[in-house]
Amino acid sequence: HDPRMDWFEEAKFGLFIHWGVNAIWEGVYHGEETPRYAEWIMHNSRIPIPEYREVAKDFYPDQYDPEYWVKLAKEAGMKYLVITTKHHDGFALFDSQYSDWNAVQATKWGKDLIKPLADACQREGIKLGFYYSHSLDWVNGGYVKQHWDPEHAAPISFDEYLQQVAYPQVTELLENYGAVDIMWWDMPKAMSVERTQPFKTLLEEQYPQIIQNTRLGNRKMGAFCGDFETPEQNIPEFVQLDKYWESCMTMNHNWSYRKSDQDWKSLKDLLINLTQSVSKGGNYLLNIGPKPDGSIPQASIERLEGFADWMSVNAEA
Ligand code: FUL
Repeated sequence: HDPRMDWFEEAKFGLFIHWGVNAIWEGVYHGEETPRYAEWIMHNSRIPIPEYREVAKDFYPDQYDPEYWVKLAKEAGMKYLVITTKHHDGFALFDSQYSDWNAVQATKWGKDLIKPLADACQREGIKLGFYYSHSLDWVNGGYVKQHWDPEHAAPISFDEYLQQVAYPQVTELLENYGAVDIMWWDMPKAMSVERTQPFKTLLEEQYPQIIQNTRLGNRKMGAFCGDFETPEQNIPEFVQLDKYWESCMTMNHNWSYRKSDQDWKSLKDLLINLTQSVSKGGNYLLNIGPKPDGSIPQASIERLEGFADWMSVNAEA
């Protein structure tokens, strides 16, 4: 038993938020639906970096209402949220000195998008988790099997990227937003023991209270993994009751916003997923993919409100 994990174990239910300039495309590149996940559009549709950056300038989320996001989650019975501070396209939703590929410098919006959300969490007593794609980064020089636009990707090695961008950006996230409760790493490609070490040490020495999912270091390479497992899109059939885990899941088929994806799980199915996760000793991290203007898809709002109704009848405060 790890006392750092107590709040997490009691929390049961959280909100996952996949948001960034990838949402601007709404899942479509030059008239074609991008395969698989909308947030992978840059990679899967092989979008040249300059074109992607040009389109990103129009990111102007004037419907973004972090106070409302947090209240929606809170009323749904959620105790924490996890937001993509940087997904695989390398775009930081926060202000950063270590890459200009961020909300302040690379978009018309020109403001940090994480700060107001972190503040709202603080005010409402909702725990805050940061998803950070530490290994994969298609713009700043992070891991990619084979780049489709090597000419425009940062001309630095993976190790240089880890030292010059990923590690310092993580320090920014930990220093500038008040208390952080979870570091939600994704995903540990090529993260050896040596490459994992600085991140592990930083957290252990300076932020021992922060809990981490098991996607920091590469398990196969023998590297440090973290505190809790995050099975994706499923609730494990068999679980080890002495392990902490959280199942993360989409309400439709994409993590980020894809306009054409209107195949939503019913509220009933989502309730079954929550209660099933909890009955097996785990948590349920349910995802929303806000639109580029910052509004939440209506179907997601309806489901979260459905949870709120259910909680008001079935749960104690
Ligand atoms: C995966 C990512 O590649 C997906 O885009 C998404 O963020 C999911 C939660 O984790 O590894």
